[in-house]
Amino acid sequence: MKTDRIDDIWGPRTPHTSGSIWPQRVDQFLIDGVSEGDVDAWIRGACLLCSNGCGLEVAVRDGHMVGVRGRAEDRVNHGRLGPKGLYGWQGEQHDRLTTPLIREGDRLVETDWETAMSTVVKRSRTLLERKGPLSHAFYTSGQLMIEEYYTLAVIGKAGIGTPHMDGNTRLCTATAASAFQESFGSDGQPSSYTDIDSCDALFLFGHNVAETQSVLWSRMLDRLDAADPPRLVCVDPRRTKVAERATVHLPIRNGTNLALMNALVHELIAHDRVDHVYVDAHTVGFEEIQQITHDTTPEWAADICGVTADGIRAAAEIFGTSDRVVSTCSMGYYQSHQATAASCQVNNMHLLRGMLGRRGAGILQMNGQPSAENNREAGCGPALPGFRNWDNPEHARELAELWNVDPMVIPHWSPPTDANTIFRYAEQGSVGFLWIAGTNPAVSMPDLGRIRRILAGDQCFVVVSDGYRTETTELADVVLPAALWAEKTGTYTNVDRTVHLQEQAVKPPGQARSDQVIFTEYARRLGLTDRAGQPLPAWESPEQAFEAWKAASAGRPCDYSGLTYRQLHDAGGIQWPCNETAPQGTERLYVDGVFNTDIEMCETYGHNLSTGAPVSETAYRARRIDGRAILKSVPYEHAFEEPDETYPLRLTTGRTVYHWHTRTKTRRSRQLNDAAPSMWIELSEPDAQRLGVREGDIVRVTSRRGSIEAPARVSHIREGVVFAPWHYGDSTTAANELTLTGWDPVSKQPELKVAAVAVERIAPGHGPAPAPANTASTPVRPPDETVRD
Ligand SMILES: Nc1nc2c(c(=O)[nH]1)N[C@H]1C(S)=C(S)[C@@H](COP(=O)(O)OP(=O)(O)OC[C@H]3O[C@@H](n4cnc5c(=O)[nH]c(N)nc54)[C@H](O)[C@@H]3O)O[C@H]1N2
Ligand SMILES: Nc1nc2c(c(=O)[nH]1)N[C@H]1C(S)=C(S)[C@@H](COP(=O)(O)OP(=O)(O)OC[C@H]3O[C@@H](n4cnc5c(=O)[nH]c(N)nc54)[C@H](O)[C@@H]3O)O[C@H]1N2
Ligand code: SF4
Ligand SMILES: [Mo]
Repeated sequence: MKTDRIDDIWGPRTPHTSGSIWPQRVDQFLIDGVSEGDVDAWIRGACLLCSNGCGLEVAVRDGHMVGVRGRAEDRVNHGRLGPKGLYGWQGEQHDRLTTPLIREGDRLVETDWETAMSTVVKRSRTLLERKGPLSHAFYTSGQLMIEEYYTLAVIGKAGIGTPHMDGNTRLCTATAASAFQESFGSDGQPSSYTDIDSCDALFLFGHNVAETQSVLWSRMLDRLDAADPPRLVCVDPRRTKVAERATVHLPIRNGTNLALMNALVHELIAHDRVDHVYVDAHTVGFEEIQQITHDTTPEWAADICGVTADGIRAAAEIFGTSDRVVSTCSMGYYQSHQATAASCQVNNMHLLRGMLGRRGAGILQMNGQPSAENNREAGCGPALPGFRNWDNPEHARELAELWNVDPMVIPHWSPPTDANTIFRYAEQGSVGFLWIAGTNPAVSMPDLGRIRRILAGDQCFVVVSDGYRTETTELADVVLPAALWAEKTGTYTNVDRTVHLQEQAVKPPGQARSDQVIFTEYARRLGLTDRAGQPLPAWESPEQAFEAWKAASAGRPCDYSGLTYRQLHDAGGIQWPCNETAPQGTERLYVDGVFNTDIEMCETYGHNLSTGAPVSETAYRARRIDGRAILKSVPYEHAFEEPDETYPLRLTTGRTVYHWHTRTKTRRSRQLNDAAPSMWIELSEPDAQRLGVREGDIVRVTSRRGSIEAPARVSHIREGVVFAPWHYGDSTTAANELTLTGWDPVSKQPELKVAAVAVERIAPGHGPAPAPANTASTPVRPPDETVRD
């Protein structure tokens, strides 16, 4: 049977009961005219179009990719692939950047590598000599390989010595990292996908898994369709496919997550659904959260969140009476003003019930991008490599020894700079050299008018490496053509710590080069060396970079020291930590209830969740946390921008199943593009009626920052809330024209899910909006009822 993941997004069901193994189902797609017999080679790797990291093989014929199939033996997907995995790779075969480009006035013109690199290095050297390392910033991605991140981390942190390095992971999973650090002492996903196979309840907090990790939803569906389904709770203002299957759906107002969480914790404590033995032995802070949630009753939260108190009680009851709960948290929680506090409350619920580190009971603070985890681990972004604490001189000394550099070169006098601040420095010009690799901020950052001004201005020289021309390359001074997935070899790690090796399947087009090659050449031309005069970084090939990264990670929570390319080739995905004591990898962390909060181990001493003020080493030490987890919360505060008379509706933004972010790949894949070709705006039926809007009518959405126009989809979204997919980056349709510059005080993750807007109808439409009808965007009425008169 031909696999179809456009109409049949999740594929046929293979139900299985609690504790049994998830059955295999292999999905395969070969382009028209190619059959299995025509394939020259199947090259091993994993899908790079979301954090799920499904194991797959790439079919190659005559030096070109001609298809993919899932790997049945891979622990992540047992053979399955979703729409993007099956069709998205085709986008790499169109419109690629094949030569470097350089700015001549208001145009970019083609040039050669020699000219491009010498221009970059000249600018870099001049600024370093004149202004020093703080003039330099690197803004990277959650989509490169470990080898590339670690190479750049060494260039930035040991060679140049700048703290201004961050990834778009700041927009994506910064809160996952912060919530882990605040609760458990360091980043690192505690649980495993296999927990889904034996849980008795599932809680999805602000996570549309059905569309964003579609194969993970297949895994959940196969439990939900079995004889002993887990109970399912969904917290999302939209009626997603998850919500449709939920035992309890809480369609809360966007921006009110912490109020709900404080009420859920209140309920657990009020009904004494607490594992006191676990709490006493393995946590600190119980009295603190008891006090903070003392008055946060379901009735109190119901008013704020706009759901019923009974609904909140029902959700708490499910959590309190289940033995094995798996919770996931994603962007609905992370891209908000009290993101870290709300996500920590999810950790707290598990700690209160002793539901961590055992089969079927666990937390998945989600990643979104395929290698977001690696940016966090390898030190290209918000931490020193290996989850090391910038505030612990011993950690900096270890790195200095490993790299053979003066510890004072390593920027550990302050926390690594977050992306919001990097862009502010670039705006002011104190950062005069900004290298952007593997991200498209001219579409993905909030308040795009401002971002365009920063990138286009003369105050900062902008280098962009990408596989395509994008909204961001058009504003750059130099553009470097990058090799993409399957055109290079490297590793990346998914949500549940599963490491995959992607082997090179085909050559990059034209003069495109891998990011590792590009970064290394930059370092060589700049003449970066260690104390002995040896080149920094000391390696050339991906495998050498991986070996170097293994040494940096050894003894840290994310220990890769036992992994080899060979082992990853043979076995497919393996979960870190993988070392001498755990040569096959590790399924769950914290099974013994000992956390990474020991003063020598921890990645941070923590923060006040309301203000972001850091906890000092002295205060942390005095608390004698010593390996216990930390229960902490703060009172709820309302979002920065609440609706008012001029902007009466609450905007939120997010994804659709068929597209990846700014669509550089997915819009160039015919099947995916046809399924969701252009922008739409979702409105609830009561709001649409009030505004005189019918399905497909053109509406204008306006915020204090800008406005966009698109056909309206009248969907099952919560009344008062407007949803805009942010994939369509043209300035007349990009959702981020509307969003605001604001962030969570601890994770510094931008508030991309809450802004006040006004909506008006500006023209009649021609038929239904171009939105999918088989997702959260399902119209309230079937298309034949929306036919126009
Ligand atoms: N198809 C597809 N899959 C992807 C991606 C993609 O672009 N396309 N991107 C990947 C990446 S990088 C990421 S980070 C993940 C993101 O994965 P998700 O977090 O699942 O994706 P989003 O659509 O951003 O947001 C999830 C849900 O949050 C809800 N929401 C909005 N505001 C609030 C709120 O205030 N509270 C609550 N409780 N819910 C709210 C939205 O209605 C939405 O359904 O997806 C990954 N997978
Ligand atoms: N309003 C709103 N805004 C959001 C979000 C939201 O939910 N709402 N979500 C946020 C989230 S979670 C994320 S993750 C960000 C994502 O935002 P972006 O990172 O800006 O989005 P992508 O389209 O994935 O951009 C990646 C770029 O890297 C290029 N690329 C791919 N592979 C490689 C490679 O190997 N090397 C190089 N050099 N380039 C490569 C691609 O062609 C593409 O241009 O957006 C954030 N922005
Ligand atoms: S779920 Fe994610 S990793 Fe798996 S096939 Fe789909 S896009 Fe790729
Ligand atoms: Mo993301």
